[in-house]
Amino acid sequence: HAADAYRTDLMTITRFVLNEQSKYPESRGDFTILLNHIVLGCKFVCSSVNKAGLAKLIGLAGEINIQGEEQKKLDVLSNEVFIKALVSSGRTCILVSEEDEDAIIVEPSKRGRYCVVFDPLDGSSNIDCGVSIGTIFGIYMVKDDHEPTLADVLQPGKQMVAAGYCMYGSSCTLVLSTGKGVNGFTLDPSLGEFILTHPDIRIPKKGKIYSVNEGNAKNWDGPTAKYVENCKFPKDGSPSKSLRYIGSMVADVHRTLLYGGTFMYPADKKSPSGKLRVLYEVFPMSFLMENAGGQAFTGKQRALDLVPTKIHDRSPIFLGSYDDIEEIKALYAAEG
Ligand code: AHM
Ligand code: MG
Repeated sequence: HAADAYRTDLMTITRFVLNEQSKYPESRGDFTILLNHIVLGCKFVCSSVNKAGLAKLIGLAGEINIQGEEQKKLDVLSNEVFIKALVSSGRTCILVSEEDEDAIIVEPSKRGRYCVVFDPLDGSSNIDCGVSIGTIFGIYMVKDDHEPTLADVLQPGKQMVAAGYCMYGSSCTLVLSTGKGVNGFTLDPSLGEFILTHPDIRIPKKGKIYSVNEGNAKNWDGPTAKYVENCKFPKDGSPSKSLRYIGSMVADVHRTLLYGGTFMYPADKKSPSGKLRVLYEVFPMSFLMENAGGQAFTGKQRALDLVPTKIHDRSPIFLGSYDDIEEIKALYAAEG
């Protein structure tokens, strides 16, 4: 039917989340309001990232602009936009950003019940060559109206009420879980709306891809080295796996979620806790993986069981397809 060429019943992210929340009689729409502010931040960053190459060409980035002020770097700018959007939502009480050493305690008149941990622009070293980058976020909720403290965010990842990321790639895609499944939305630039394009994402049970910075191999521990060896030279007669590594966590995890396989940032001798940050990198991505039917493991335990002791703590991480992570867990168990 020609009439079917255009979808006329658009499921926007706001409509989708409102529908979901309406299943809870106690819901007051606060989460939807918070999410709308996060979405605004994502749209702003998307538009800035798209203009980044152009800005450079016409001499904006890293130089003095017309008012004589130095142009802000994109990661600094993104951080400011997210903080202002989150505070002005009136629904947050404490914010943790990768860009800020200390947590931000929201002033009493603007407080709400949500704590948001985020990396405003992850993979920013990739900006100058146009590779996909992203924003990662996790959301906790405090139970009562006590004075917010760090203890409210130094919680295991399984306590998160929602998590997601927005990828600024060939299209702008926001992937979200509120604890029951994972859904993906793509920004329609002409509407300025995120439209549901990837309903109920399930990660394949087993994958054909592994993703890791193999340049660190000489410093890996036994189980990591063995797993990667098995990917290349399988002992059970199965075909060898493909290696894909962008070096931008959002892009690498997004591909893993859609195509299956594993994404790893293991410990190594030089960085015994790996590289990635627990609160706003490891937890949100692990939350999404589990909600899509996959697993996330630190080399010692389920990633979402970790209890961070400092807001910028790091942890090794292995996440992806259920069966592939089982294999990694078995190798670590054998090690003892
Ligand atoms: P960043 O927060 O400084 O941007 O670093 C995080 C990024 C992740 O996106 C990516 O998974 C990882 O660093 C890649 O690290 P490496 O270059 O060591 O492989
Ligand atoms: Mg980061």
